Amino acid sequence: MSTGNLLPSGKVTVVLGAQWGDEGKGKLVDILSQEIDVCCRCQGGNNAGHTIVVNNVKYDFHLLPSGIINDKCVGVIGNGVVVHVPSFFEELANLEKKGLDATGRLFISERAHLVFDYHQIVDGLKEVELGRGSIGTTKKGIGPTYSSKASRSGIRVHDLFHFEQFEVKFRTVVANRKKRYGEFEYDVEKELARYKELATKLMPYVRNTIQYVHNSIKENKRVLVEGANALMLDLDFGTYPFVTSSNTTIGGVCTGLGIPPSKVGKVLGVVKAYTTRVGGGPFPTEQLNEIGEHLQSVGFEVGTTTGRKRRCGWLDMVVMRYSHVINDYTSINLTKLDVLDQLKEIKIGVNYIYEGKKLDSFPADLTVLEKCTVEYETLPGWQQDISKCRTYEELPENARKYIERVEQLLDGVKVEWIGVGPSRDAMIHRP
Ligand code: 2SA
Ligand code: GDP
Ligand code: MG
Repeated sequence: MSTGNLLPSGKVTVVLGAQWGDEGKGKLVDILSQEIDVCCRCQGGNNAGHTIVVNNVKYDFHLLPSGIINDKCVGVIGNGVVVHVPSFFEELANLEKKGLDATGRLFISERAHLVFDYHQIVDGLKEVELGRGSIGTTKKGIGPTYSSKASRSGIRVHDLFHFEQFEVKFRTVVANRKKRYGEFEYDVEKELARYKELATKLMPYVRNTIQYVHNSIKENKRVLVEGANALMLDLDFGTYPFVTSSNTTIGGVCTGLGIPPSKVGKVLGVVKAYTTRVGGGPFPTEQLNEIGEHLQSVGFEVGTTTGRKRRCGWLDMVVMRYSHVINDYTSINLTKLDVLDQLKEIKIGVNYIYEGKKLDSFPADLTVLEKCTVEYETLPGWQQDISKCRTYEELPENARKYIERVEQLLDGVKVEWIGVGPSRDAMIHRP
């Protein structure tokens, strides 16, 4: 599908998840990547899972930017990303098996922090400590690595290239973790030997990505940033503490790549036509009934990284309005509209009521949120297959009404893209 030169050069285009993740960002990035020169990740790590389907072949991206599926596109893993080096090579090898060769066009920031296996072990131990209040993390070591970063005891990519110093730091941090969490099985000598080899293997990928992205923008190349996770999982703005440990919102784009805000152009919000969440934490429009089960099974809502079933519910416009306040979307990609095909009625959460009054924004305090009830609007379904529709006009009237109501409820932000199936061509563009 041609995007018709939609993306401005000299500015960075950003794709962000507007809900709790898995909105289908990877698919939009794939479509746009046919027109871009550079695709960057700015935060998160291999907790993310972006699935792309091209010619019936499924590609799963976790740490690597999805845009590299286009063989002319350079991938950048920015300073804000946390990198588990063995998983990086594993993902590359899996993609190579499917015919994707990223040789010479994939760069990792020397400033990115490293995720080690001990971070992953600690991630699991912390979850056990939390017991029933656990976050439901992916156990990829994301939280512990960002904690090390913030507490200034992290190890960065460039540290690997001064191995003697690396070794000293590494032994110290592992010893400290063991003091905190007790003795856990972790063969430090074996790990050091493994990282000595990995350092040599990684070297060709390592770059000053800040300068690389800066030069790309200056040379009028088209640069895209692929957000991972989503707004409601943002460390500051999400349903804390049930969040991930990075800034998944527009600010994370600047800090995670070293891009000034003046260089940010379009901000495309990816919104699922209903809502899903994987892991623990509040979810006001969740449907713990046959509607939720229907969305889960028809939408194949299973975690790309962990294989967990995703929780499902109605579209929540309180979340969406809050999301738009923070990210100021230029336009929206409404995805998985086809999953609603069979429903007779479709609901949209429009307000939260707390102690008899409408809240004007998403509450910070989860005890307030717990006491909120959701006010819904009910729209008629279209009860027909829309997966073959390729223009807006081909969509049934009730599907168009649903889309237009979403736009109205979102301050008039345009739904520019509509997803009607998993594959690359199952997308309607509405310029
Ligand atoms: P973490 O591992 O520390 O980032 O977990 C903290 C919370 O963030 C959620 N989280 C995600 N939510 C949706 N999708 C994610 N990626 C995978 C996918 C998830 C999977 O694409 O399906 O496979 O389970 C993702 N990554 C992190 C997580 O569930 C915690 O609530
Ligand atoms: P991401 O994390 O936002 O990139 O989303 P994921 O890839 O984790 O989850 C989205 C899932 O929905 C993937 O399996 C996609 O192939 C699939 N998908 C994306 N867009 C559509 C769509 O419009 N319709 C349907 N039925 N599936 C879609
Ligand atoms: Mg995902």
